[in-house]
Amino acid sequence: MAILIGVDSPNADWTLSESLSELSELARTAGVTVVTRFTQSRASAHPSTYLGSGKLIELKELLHDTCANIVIADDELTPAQLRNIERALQVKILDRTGLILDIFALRARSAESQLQIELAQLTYSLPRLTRMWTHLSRLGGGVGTRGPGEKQLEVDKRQIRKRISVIKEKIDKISVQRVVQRDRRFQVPLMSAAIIGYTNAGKSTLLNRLTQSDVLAEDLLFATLDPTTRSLKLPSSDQLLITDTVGFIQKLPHQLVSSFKTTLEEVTQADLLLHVVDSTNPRWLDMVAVVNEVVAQLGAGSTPQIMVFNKIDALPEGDWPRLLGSLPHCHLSAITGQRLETLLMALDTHLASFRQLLTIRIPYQRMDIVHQFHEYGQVQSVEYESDIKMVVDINRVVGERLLSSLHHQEAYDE
Ligand SMILES: Nc1nc2c(ncn2[C@@H]2O[C@H](COP(=O)(O)OP(=O)(O)OP(=O)(O)O)[C@@H](O)[C@H]2O)c(=O)[nH]1
Ligand SMILES: [Mg+2]
Repeated sequence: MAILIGVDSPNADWTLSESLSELSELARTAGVTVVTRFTQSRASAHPSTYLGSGKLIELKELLHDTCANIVIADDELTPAQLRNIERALQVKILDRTGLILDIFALRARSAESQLQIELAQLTYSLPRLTRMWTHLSRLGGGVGTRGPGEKQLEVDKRQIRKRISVIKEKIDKISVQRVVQRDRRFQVPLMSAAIIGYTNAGKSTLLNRLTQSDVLAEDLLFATLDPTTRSLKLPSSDQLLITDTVGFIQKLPHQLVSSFKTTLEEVTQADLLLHVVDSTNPRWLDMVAVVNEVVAQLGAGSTPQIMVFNKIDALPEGDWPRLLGSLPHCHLSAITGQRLETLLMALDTHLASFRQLLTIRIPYQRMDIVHQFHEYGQVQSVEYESDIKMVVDINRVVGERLLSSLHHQEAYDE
């Protein structure tokens, strides 16, 4: 049973109560019951104890009265803050980052994401190891169980450092395999779109609806950790690859962003981003800002986006969110399929802007490439000269990918 604590500072982006509601959802997702919230208004968090000392005494009484055995702070605590509060309160302290890391650990399925999350957890916990410090996920039923004894700590730290370097090596090996896999995927030379958005926006539901897949979609935060890619055929019969990705959240732990770099590469590699928005959430505009911030951080800030306002089945049309700018967008319901065609049309329009007549020459020994041009484009004419000269109506990016698999001496644009 947990008490949530937070500092109400005037310069925060989100109001404290909204941020704490989200924290409460995170706690629920991790299987922790929240008994109450405890907040303090101050210009900024106290540098060494987060809350002021008088407030800590009040909190200690509250812990006693409510029998709560864990305190969760809405911000990432410094190692010193964590130690000091823990000493003052004598209960287990967790912060927003630790909680998110725990949820990721519970969700991780593939070997790769399990390693990535372990790396993020170890990096985070190294400076924070205390007598009571352990992750929820390792506690099983006994939340609040004591961690390793003081003497054990130094030994533990050494072991953790060793483990960190082992994991990094393993991740490096896996990411090499990933690049190989991605290269193999580029043998399907289609353009790719990554579904991005705030956690719980409906990304997996949308992928399932679009491609009749069965990716886990749940009313839980961070239901998806591992990317899933499917191909999608549009009404024009154009095709593209679509990847579902991990959701973002405000104050996303930076340890996660760096250890999930390879998974998040799906976002940086994509030709197009489908930015899914939960239209029913009154904070949708702030969530969009959070997502765009992470996207920029990943280096994909200039990738074109289509905004997908989801969950419109739950809102009267007059209340649908609207964008001020001219970004391509659509309103739909991933769960009912209502207005799904507006997204398909937006995708078709986007892809159509890449259509181009290409004149190419392919040597006779590369009939495989000739076949691929037939498969992915409309061949307008073929002439058999010293090599095969074709005029193809094709997506420019797809055409370039096909040509790049030839040596540049062997084929060239006219
Ligand atoms: N009413 C309504 N609910 C939806 C719609 N699409 C998704 N949901 C619900 O929203 C919740 C989250 O859906 P997911 O598809 O798991 O969301 P996600 O963005 O993949 O979430 P994470 O993987 O956790 O980041 C589920 O309970 C869905 O049933 C929709 O169009 N309308
Ligand atoms: Mg998902």
